[in-house]
Amino acid sequence: MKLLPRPSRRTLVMAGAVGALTVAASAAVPVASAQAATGCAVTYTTSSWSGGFTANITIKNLGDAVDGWTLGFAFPDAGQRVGQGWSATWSQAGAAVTARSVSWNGALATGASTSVGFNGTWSAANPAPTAFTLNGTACTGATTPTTPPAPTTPPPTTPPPTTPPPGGQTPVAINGQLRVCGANLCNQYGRPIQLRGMSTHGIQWFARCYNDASLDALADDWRADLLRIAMYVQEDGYETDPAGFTNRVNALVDEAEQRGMYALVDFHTLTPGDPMHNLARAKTFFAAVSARNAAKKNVIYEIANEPNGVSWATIKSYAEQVIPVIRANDPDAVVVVGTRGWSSLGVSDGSNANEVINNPVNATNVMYTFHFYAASHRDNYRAEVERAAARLPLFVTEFGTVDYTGDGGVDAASSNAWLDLLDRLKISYANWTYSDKAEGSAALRPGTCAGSTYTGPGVLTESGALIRDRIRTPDNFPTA
Ligand code: IDC
Repeated sequence: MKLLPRPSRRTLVMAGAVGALTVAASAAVPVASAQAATGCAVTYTTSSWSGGFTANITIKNLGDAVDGWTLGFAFPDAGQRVGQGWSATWSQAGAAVTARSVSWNGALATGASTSVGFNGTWSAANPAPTAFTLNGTACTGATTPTTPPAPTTPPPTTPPPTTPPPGGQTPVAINGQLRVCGANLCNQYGRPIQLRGMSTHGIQWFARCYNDASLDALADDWRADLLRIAMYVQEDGYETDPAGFTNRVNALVDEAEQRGMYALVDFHTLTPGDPMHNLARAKTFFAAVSARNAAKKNVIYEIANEPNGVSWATIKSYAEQVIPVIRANDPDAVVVVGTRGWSSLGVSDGSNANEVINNPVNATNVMYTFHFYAASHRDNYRAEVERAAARLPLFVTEFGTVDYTGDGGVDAASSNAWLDLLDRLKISYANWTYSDKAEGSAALRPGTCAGSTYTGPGVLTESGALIRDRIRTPDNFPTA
């Protein structure tokens, strides 16, 4: 049986223009250095708005393996400027832009790709550059298609394709602006829904895993409803470069929006566990992100990943200081608040959900975080979630199929018991992680993010295969 290619879920729903340019041809140009590429292909995609834009660039090395590369191109318009960039060291002289590889993406084997990007500004016009060089060699090679061809035979572990949503509509197109109703997350029709998706790993470490191909796979192959953007605050995260991380989060919000997925903006506090340590940073970050994204329907704010070593009263006080900052810009957005004991509703500290039920955050449109790792957290945690879900709107913003270290073997029985419970209670979830880290919780096999293929079971770990099978079943969102 031959599988038919499904319609792409990628839609252009943002206010500004979205353009894609592919530079392709043939002819390899000889180069002086054995280290230099002898051919390359570049895809340059932008999302732009009045005066600003995000550029995502995929570089494919078609020549000899290189260890360290420099990408060059020229802006066509004099008013175009590179601002904050990522995954490369960026510089601009006149119209000429240069991006130099960083430590983790300098090695590019023959046929390998890497993705970089930047946020820029423009004044008169914002045309895409038309020529690129890699290590001085013109990039005239054929590019990888952004949508990989459909497999000719069904992969053995993949169920038959399910019917796409009505009219090929995306989760955001169907559900629109979300709000909390009772103890549920509800869509624009006021009906309870469950969102199912994936969390990034720390974007300070795994930016290479979040590119056009991987996000297309998440939306179209996994049929995910949700991308959680895990922005660590410590551990080389936000605190080291607030403007840069804010821009990277915003760029991923746009990427999710373009594919009709919700974006869960995770202020990933972990160590130290007291969110008050990051109160000033949280206010600065959420003021910027909520102002920039106020008009979007796909943004959900998660203000503290896993409070630990701290009382519920302190977490509540933190929430009541951060939420007004968001509401001032984006009054209707759903906000998710972390709970005591690494977002265990207090259970991991010997408490339970009553401390929240009896003393909820003084704000509307708020949900509460619950996290679990299936090989560590079992029946007593499931019982408390079921009990609490009758009273509190819960959101599983992070969970693993493995133990609480994020590593070790998959506990399929416990994972499926958890997911059956969440499905029955319509509790939304994001799985840790959509990355290729060599640890049990990662969904992608090590090395996947150095390539350009993210679809199908071949790139998946045991955890990834289990979770993808769960996420890609039809959503059945109410439409009236
Ligand atoms: C872990 C990652 C690991 C990384 C570590 C750094 O899996 O690769 O080295 O963070 O702090 C959480 C946290 C989440 C943890 C995850 C697994 O929210 O940051 O990720 N976990 O330990 N809570 C419970 C488990």
